Amino acid sequence: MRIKKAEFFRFADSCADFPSEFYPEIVLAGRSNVGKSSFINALTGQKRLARISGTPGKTRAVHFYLINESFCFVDLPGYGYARVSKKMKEKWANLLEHYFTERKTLFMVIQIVDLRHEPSREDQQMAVWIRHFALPFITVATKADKVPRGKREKQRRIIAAALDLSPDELIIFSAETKEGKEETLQVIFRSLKEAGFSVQA
Ligand SMILES: Nc1nc2c(ncn2[C@@H]2O[C@H](COP(=O)(O)OP(=O)(O)OP(=O)(O)O)[C@@H](O)[C@H]2O)c(=O)[nH]1
Ligand SMILES: [Mg+2]
Repeated sequence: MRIKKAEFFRFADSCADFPSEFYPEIVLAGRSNVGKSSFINALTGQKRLARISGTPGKTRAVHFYLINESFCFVDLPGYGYARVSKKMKEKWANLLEHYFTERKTLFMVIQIVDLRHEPSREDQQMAVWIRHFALPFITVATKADKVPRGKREKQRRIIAAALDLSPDELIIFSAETKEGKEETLQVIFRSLKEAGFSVQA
């Protein structure tokens, strides 16, 4: 499975700016600074496609990336970021809610959590919320390069239990080492194909 082409497609600051084209969309959900933008760059093999920052709150609008001219990755602002105004938080929450509840092109959700930490309450709420939409979804635990091999299985079990998954459903990932990249791409391409989309892989 290969991403042959990945390009910036659209930027949306409000629901009115969401693209009208029909491409199946795969959205990244996760708290701010967890590594959503890095995940997109790792999967596409383009270091600077999505903007990354050590400071939380880097992604401040919805970014659409067109992959293989056949589907989109959608990078949303992260949740749980404290240092923005109440007004801004409300705006983001509305944008997220609108995206998840109204977007007809939404095909799959990838929830990203940090392998080092127990999922937060917001991560848990997100997992419940995602299931409610009955879409294909995968859960990825990233920053695996920061967890010693001997501790990973314990972390896998803790995270899976908190998010109501079986441990083998969790994909262990690292944007640094690209661990888990092939596994993730396989799941994505398989799901798209099973749903009848052409993916040009
Ligand atoms: N070691 C390591 N660092 C990572 C990994 N993924 C992301 N990071 C770092 O984590 C920080 C945040 O990464 P981003 O990809 O910008 O996170 P984000 O979820 O897009 O953040 P927002 O846009 O603020 O919601 C950056 O300093 C990244 O370099 C990883 O797999 N391993
Ligand atoms: Mg980001």
